[in-house]
Amino acid sequence: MIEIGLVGKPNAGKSSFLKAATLQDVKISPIPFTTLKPNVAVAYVTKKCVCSEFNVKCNPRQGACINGIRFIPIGLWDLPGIVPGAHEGRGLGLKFLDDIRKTKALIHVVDFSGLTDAEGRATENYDVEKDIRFVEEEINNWFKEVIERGLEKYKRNLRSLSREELVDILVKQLSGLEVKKEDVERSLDVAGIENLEEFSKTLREISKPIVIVANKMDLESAQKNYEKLKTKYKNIIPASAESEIALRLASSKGLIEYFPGEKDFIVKGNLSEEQEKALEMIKENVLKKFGSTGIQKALNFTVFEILNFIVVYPVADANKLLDTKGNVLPDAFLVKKGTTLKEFAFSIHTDIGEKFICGIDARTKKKLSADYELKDNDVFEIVYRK
Ligand SMILES: Nc1nc2c(ncn2[C@@H]2O[C@H](COP(=O)(O)OP(=O)(O)OP(=O)(O)O)[C@@H](O)[C@H]2O)c(=O)[nH]1
Ligand SMILES: [Mg+2]
Repeated sequence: MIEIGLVGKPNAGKSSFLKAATLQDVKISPIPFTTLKPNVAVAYVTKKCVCSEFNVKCNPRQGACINGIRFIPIGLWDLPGIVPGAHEGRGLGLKFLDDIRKTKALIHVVDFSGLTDAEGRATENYDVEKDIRFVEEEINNWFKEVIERGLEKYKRNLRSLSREELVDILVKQLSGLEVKKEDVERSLDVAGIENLEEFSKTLREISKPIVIVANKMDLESAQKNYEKLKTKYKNIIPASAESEIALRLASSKGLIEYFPGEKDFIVKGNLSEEQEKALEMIKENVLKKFGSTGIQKALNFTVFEILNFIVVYPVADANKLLDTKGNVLPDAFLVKKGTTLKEFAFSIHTDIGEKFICGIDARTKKKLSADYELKDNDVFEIVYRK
């Protein structure tokens, strides 16, 4: 399962984001450092399922398929707050980041309201751009420290190593950080190794990209800050975790019909005057202005646009689209764009990879070769020696 980490200063809304995405009951409060240890929960990215194209009703083994939208599980980590100087041990330090070594990307939850300072304490007119910078610097520093620790024993003869040796050492030392060989090679090309800070920053950018979530967009001051910064930063999604929590809770109580990621909801139950007012505010201030609460969008954007994952549907029988137990389109897997069929077979099971014969495309019924590059929405059977 792909994992994604939520980072940011205290009070930015990381735990709120986790709760909004998963309804996991985590502690949320305006007191800085509410979260002391990482929380992990299963969230879902959403994508149109192929079941409607094939005109079948699917039975997902994991996640769900609702109204033709497939919910594909991912792991989401909510972390303690990061403050300036965390790499020197300030606040709760950065040690907890070691728990998220396996994450493939980070979502930086930023309090865009300007109503909390760098430590998460109440203030006014705080420059939110400072957070965007310092949190990224702290994360880069964490990378640098991991790399430094890894290179410690080679420190003396670093310069005498050949490029190949250096790549090998770095890949081995950094394998726990989900860093791949090509990431290391690209970083060496771009930044060299002489300046470890430059190298670490480049490697972090390539191997663990950061998406910015402009949170608390239900507040007017947040909207103003977002208008100022939205063109300056590329990967920035306006969001309101609090609004998403309210909508999902109202929906789970049967008060409204709401689908995560949608731009509207329908009232079904009897709302109190207070509930009606709160939901109306969300509709006017968030949904109408930004097209959604941004929570689902941030997850989908990170996985599909930034990480370039595609969705594929392996089946045991390409004609009937079934697994061996009779489930229709049982699996929707996230795979990195560029993955070949044989690589995919290995990722399911070493045995299937080793005994791989070919694939069969469920649409065309044609054979697929080992080096066939998987495409988004592919449905296929893998034929292997039994
Ligand atoms: N108005 C508004 N408030 C929000 C939103 N999201 C979170 N909050 C509030 O911000 C405060 C902090 O939220 P948390 O989710 O606990 O923040 P955190 O980033 O996990 O904080 P730490 O655990 O201390 O690092 C709480 O009072 C939340 O209710 C939002 O979208 N809008
Ligand atoms: Mg928290």
